[in-house]
Amino acid sequence: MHINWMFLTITKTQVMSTRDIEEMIKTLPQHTLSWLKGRLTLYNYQGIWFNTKLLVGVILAQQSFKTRPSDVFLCSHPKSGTTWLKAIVFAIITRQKFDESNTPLLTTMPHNLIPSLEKNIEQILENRHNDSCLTAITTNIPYNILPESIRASNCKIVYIYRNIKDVIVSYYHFLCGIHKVPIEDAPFEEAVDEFCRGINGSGPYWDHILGYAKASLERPDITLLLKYEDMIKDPTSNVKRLAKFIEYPFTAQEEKEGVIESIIKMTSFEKLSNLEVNKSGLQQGERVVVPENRLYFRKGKVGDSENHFTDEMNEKIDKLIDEKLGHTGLVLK
Ligand code: PAP
Repeated sequence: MHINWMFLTITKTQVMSTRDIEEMIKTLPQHTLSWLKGRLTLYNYQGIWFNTKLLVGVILAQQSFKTRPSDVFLCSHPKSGTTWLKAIVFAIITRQKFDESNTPLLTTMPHNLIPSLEKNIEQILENRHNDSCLTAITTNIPYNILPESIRASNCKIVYIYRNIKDVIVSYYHFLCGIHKVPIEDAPFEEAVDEFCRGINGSGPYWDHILGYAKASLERPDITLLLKYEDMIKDPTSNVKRLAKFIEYPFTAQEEKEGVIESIIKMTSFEKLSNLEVNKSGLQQGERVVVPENRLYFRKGKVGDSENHFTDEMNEKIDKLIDEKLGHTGLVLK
């Protein structure tokens, strides 16, 4: 009998071991990224592309993860500002304990301060019963295939999104960096073409955004959308909005004392990218490839894509975004 794994939904009774999951993944539709010299293969699971190690984590999370009321989920499509959002949320929730002079952000990469659901699922499951205060967890899993327990809960979700062109450029440089392919050997046009066909980690990009945008329309009380470009333009009101949403609002006294500005400063690209830990450290807890921390801090700018795209590529992407996301009213070009 032929099983179409793409549409497989793992039920509570079908709990698979990591080894079974890895075997199952081999049977999924797959695509090896041509522009990356064949160094990365993605697998299509429930309509979404993942690499093996992350997909194992996605499925383990779907099978076993249970929310607690104190959880908050920081969600994003890859390369949309997750590292920055983690740093800000960490600084917000620990501000009674730490300030600019002693924050763990000075010595620990943000990815090692707030766990990722699919990368760190084993540790998350182990630590679930340990403490009951607010737990922030990040994920690149699209809304529609999040563990059922998250979608059925009243836990808060913060979704950060970013314009598609800067995401493509960031993703391209990140993968070249991880897989040690010099950019001269990685045809950018092919990378754009594959991305526009929806083939990229956690892609298609537009389905990712649509899922969370729809959730925020249906449940605005528990889903906050933040835009990377807006955060760059006006960090103060966005950090304030974020703190209020996750129920850590700033007091009038804190505002007067400049606590928001201090958090913005300690989590800025300039600050974080110049810390020794983020220049030379390694990330923890990955199953296979361990990216160097510096790869998460490239330029941190809006519009770097202008240096990468030809008029023809711009036209193609603009058309695609109008077609896929024009109706949402979100500005993503
Ligand atoms: P991830 O999906 O692998 O976790 P993510 O953090 O979402 O990556 O995105 C990385 C981008 O955020 C990089 O963009 P760039 O390639 O265009 O430069 C990175 O530079 C940017 N970034 C990281 N930290 C900050 C920050 N503190 N402020 C602004 N942008 C940042």
